[in-house]
Formats: sequence, C-alpha cells, structure tokens
Amino acid sequence: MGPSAPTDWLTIEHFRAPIEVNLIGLINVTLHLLPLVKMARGRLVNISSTGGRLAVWGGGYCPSKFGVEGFNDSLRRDMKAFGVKVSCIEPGLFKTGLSNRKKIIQERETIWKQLPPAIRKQYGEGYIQKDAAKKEKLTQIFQNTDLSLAVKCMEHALTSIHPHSRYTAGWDAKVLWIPLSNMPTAIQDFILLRNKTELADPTAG
Ligand SMILES: *[C@@H]1O[C@H](CO)[C@@H](O)[C@H](O)[C@H]1NC(C)=O
Ligand SMILES: *[C@@H]1O[C@H](CO)[C@@H](O)[C@H](O)[C@H]1NC(C)=O
Ligand SMILES: CC(=O)N[C@H]1CO[C@H](CO)[C@@H](O)[C@@H]1O
Repeated sequence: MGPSAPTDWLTIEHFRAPIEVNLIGLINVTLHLLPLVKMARGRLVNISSTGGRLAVWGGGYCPSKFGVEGFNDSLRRDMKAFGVKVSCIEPGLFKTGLSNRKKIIQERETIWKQLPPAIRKQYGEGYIQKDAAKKEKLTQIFQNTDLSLAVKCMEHALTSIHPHSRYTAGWDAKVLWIPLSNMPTAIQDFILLRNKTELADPTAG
C-alpha cells in the first residue's frame, strides 16, 4: 500500500514502492506468463481496487491502481484474438493486512516527525490524532470483514463460462466508491472534502 498521507508530506520514494509492486510488478508477471496463457487460451484476472477508480487518499497506492486500470482495455482487446479473457476486480475496503490501521498510523507518524516545522505548523500539532480518529470511524463504517466477497469474484472470473470484464466486491464499492467515481468532479470533491480533517493554519510558515 505504501504510506498514505497528504501529498506535501511525501517524497518520491514513498510513491515509488507501491507503484513498483502494484503496477510494474503486475505488468512484469503478466508479460512473463503471456506466452503460456496464450497457448492455454487461459484467463487474466487483475486485482485493481476502487482506489483505481477514485483517488480517496494521497500516496502511491491510488496512482498504482489507476495504472492497472489504464492497461486493462488494451490487453483485453489484444488478447481477444487468442481466446484469452481478461477480467479486472475492484474490491472496496476489506479488513486485510493491507488495511492494518496500526501500521498505517505508525507510518504516518514517522513521516510527520520528519516534516519541516513550517509544514507541521500549517497542519497543527493535533492534526495527526484528529485525522486518525476520523479515519478510524470511517473504517468502522465502511470496512468489509467478509473476504469471501472478493474471493467469489476471483472464482467467477476464473471458472465461469462467461467471465465479466469487471467485478466490484463489497457494499461500499457498489453503493459509494464506484457510483461516486462516475459522478462529476465537483460532486466528488464536495463529498470527499467534507470528510477531510481541517488544517490549523494553511497560511502559517
Ligand atoms: C521482471 O521480472 C524479471 C524476472 O522474472 C526480473 O529479472 C526483472 O528484473 C523484472 N523487471 C522489472 C522491471 O521489475
Ligand atoms: C492486467 O494487467 C496487465 C499488465 O499490466 C494489463 O496489460 C492488463 O490490461 C490488465 N488487465 C486488467 C483487466 O486490468
Ligand atoms: C481505465 C480503463 O480503461 N478502464 C476500463 C477497464 O475495463 C473496464 C471493463 O471492460 C472498462 O469499463 C473500463 O473503462
């Protein structure tokens, strides 16, 4: 996942790690297996994310998943002639190692401690606690605990006669993230900004 924090807290290396794993790694594995998949008239199932449709938080994770989405149409069309079917799965928030709150909060605190004083002044000393409390509440509302929802999509994509090109897993993805991702930018910003933690003094420093 990489650290998720406001963009002005991050360095290029914070972005590079999730992009290397989620996008470059996925492309590399696909390229290496493509000859065998073509021979077998097999299937490709990529795990993207609702974070590949709507960038809800800062950091490299959403750009990496937008990258995965960006490849999907061309590969599907390129592989059609070979009888290879391509599917993309977009899970919402699931309770897995990826969404380990303790780790996410720790990573953010480490970054916070290394920030220049001017930036800390802009956000305010209490920012990180307020923001963590808010995110904890949202996580409790939205997080799916039934991982089989995502696994069932994978199973269908791999074993059904007519796999879909796109699967959405989790109620939050179905009723919130994916519909919101199809709405005009002004509405997306209105809804997402309402849930942002306020800065103490953006003009400080
Ligand atoms: C792609 O995978 C191969 C081995 O499977 C590895 O040697 C190579 O470094 C990888 N390339 C990138 C850009 O990750
Ligand atoms: C799966 O990933 C490969 C490599 O990035 C990409 O070419 C392909 O389009 C992706 N498919 C989907 C459905 O996202
Ligand atoms: C970004 C992108 O190209 N997304 C496409 C991925 O594939 C689905 C399913 O076919 C399309 O609906 C998206 O437009």
